[in-house]
Amino acid sequence: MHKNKPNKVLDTKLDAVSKSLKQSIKNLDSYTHVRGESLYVDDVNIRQGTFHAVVFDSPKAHGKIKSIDYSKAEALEGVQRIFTYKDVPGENEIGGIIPDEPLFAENDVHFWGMPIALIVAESEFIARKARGLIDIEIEELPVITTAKEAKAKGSFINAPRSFSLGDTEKAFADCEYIFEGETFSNGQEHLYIETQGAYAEPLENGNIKVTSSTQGPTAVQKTIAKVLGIAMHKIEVDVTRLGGGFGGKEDQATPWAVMAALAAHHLNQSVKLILNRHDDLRMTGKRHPYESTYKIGLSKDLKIIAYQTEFLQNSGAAADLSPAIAERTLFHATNSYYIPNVTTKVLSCKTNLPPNTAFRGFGGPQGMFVIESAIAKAAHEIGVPTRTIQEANLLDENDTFSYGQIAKKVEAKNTWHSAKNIFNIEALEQAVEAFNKNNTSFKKGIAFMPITFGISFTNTPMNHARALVHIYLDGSVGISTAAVEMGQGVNTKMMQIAADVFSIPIEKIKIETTNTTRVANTSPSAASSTADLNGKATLMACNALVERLKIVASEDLKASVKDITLKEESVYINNKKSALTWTELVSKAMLKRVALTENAHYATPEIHFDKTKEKGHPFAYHVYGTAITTTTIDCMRGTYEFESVKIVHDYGKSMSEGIDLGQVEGALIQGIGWMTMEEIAYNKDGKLLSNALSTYKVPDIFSVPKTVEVIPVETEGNDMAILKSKAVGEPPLMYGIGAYFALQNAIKAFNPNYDMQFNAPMTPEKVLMSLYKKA
Ligand code: LUZ
Ligand code: MOS
Repeated sequence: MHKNKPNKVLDTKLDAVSKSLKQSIKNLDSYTHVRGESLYVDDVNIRQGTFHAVVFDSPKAHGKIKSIDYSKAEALEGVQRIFTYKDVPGENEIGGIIPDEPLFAENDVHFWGMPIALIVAESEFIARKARGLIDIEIEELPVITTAKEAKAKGSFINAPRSFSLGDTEKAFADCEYIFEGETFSNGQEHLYIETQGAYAEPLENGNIKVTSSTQGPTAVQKTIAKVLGIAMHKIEVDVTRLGGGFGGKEDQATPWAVMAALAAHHLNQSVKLILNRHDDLRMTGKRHPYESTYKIGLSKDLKIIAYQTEFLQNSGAAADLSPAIAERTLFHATNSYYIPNVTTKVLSCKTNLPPNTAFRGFGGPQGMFVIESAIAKAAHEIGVPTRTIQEANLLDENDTFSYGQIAKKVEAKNTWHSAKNIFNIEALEQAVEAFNKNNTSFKKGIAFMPITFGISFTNTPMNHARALVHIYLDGSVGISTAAVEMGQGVNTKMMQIAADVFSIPIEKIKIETTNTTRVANTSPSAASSTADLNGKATLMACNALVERLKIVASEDLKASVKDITLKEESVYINNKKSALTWTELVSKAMLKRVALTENAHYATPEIHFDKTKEKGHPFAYHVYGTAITTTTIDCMRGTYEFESVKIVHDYGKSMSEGIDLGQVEGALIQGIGWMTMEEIAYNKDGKLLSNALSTYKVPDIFSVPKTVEVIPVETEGNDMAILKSKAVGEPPLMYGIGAYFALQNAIKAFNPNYDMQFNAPMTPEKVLMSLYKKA
């Protein structure tokens, strides 16, 4: 799939692009992954007598609970106990940002799949069987499934947010062209391979240890303490790794861990709760669908002078992370473009769907889809290529974002023009044109997708992390951080940092599980920031240890501290190798009673944001890039494939080209899936129809682009990125938006009457109907 052959054009552009890939380190988890030895929650050795739990959830999307009869279920042999809200000793409340979400429904239900009770039995099989024996009577209430309906009924999560720059109203009066329209982007199922789950084990004195598949161990710990009404120090949360998260386990890993802990607390026995795929699909929230309206105004020379949007976010039945996600939609509403007059508004609409949640990009993709739609619409109406308008408005150095941050070290134009040159855009476009001229039943389309993505949690107080580093007597090293490994390779990066600072082989370093007892009060592994925040903390801790060790070495070798360096497991004086090895140095430090443990705290400097003004400097830096997507559609069937996605991406100075390339490819394809084939469907009653892998299609090896080419732009990186290696987790997902517009262009090539539709995903059915739609 991936191709990175040396490129002639590339070789002549060495100043813009790195010549060869940096020596790549493999993701250290790959060894145990391919051998099937990697440990997940379901692999934890369970205590003898462990109970298994299944969640009983609402079979209606909205209503009052008239009665529930648990008697038959309770009578089933092997059923231990059924827990409801009445068994909660503390607060029956799990809302993270807004306290609006009960752990278990009390008197009413707000979404289909809302947890009502936890059935604990000797086996999962028995618990599942018991679930079928519960009788519930619900008095149904009107169900809202779309954001528009919610808006019409005044059903909101919180107050709207709005960003503005310049004077949009006035600017529209000066525009040569003004276009208005509506867009829709659907939700997206995370489909982590490992479903949600937790294992809770009671310890002595009422303490509980919980193994959880969570991106946010502290959120789990805090919420268990709140629900049980006990102190946080009684709860230890441990995470080895996740089989994927994608944001779906930032907040929504919590309820299952809390339920398992609640049952363990009452029963004084270990309890395991792992959702099966159907339960997971039905009970958990997804990416937020957005219904949006836009108004875009351009000058005669195609400068976007004014832009106005209203985003309706379908938040689901409770806040979850919706307010933060809504905020990030506003931050990315103008994507890679400088627009001097902007007014954006977002309404978090309360509906009767499962609370929608974080998903790679966190509202950013939804915001970018709207501006790209507005530009495509303008281009279509004016009769110019979309890329002409895109190119005319790319962000420049010192431009102001609508939220007040001044753009610095901008690579929007660089990645755009590098992509045009390296991939020879004239030849690509001519080939598409020639193909379309010579073919009637197949058409090709091509589209550019620039991205600009802000790095940091938009909530400034969350931007911190800690690392705890032990050097053991034998010179081996153990590192604990707040980073959760979920396949993104963060553990490998942490190991690289320590190996680099200590100058010892990675075999001497171990990354420990993520554990709230070793590293406390952590932010979730999210916002693409995990390697930056935890890496910086690791770097600080390792550097502090090296400083200490250098003093020991200087005393031992009778040399000045400033002349000492650690290199390849030895001490060097003035770059000359001494006889003192790393291991001996560590032993000597121990004899001198020097501390071989360090704990470091990192908090991103400079960032700030004032919500009363909606202005500030929320991001440590931005990640930039440009993708060119080419598609071919079969005009008889409406099916399509993506020939190539050619990307120039700003990695900064990548620490690991292999891992980062994996992130770009994975995110791109996840983005293409969201835009083209993944179709979440609820019926009017709020029942999830796309409730299995037979009715919800994610990209497989046959639907990924035939070639994905990623060329790194060698930038000087950013000091706030770890070792100048820019965050890579989320930004490339938005390259996938290019797939939507490539399809639009291919449809236009077939059907001259086609009036562009901005209604994602662009499934083959929609493509087919568009091909034959009359104006
Ligand atoms: N999570 C979060 C995120 O809590 N705040 C953010 O800004 C964010 N951004 C991206 C992904 N997850
Ligand atoms: Mo996230 S969407 O958990 O970075």
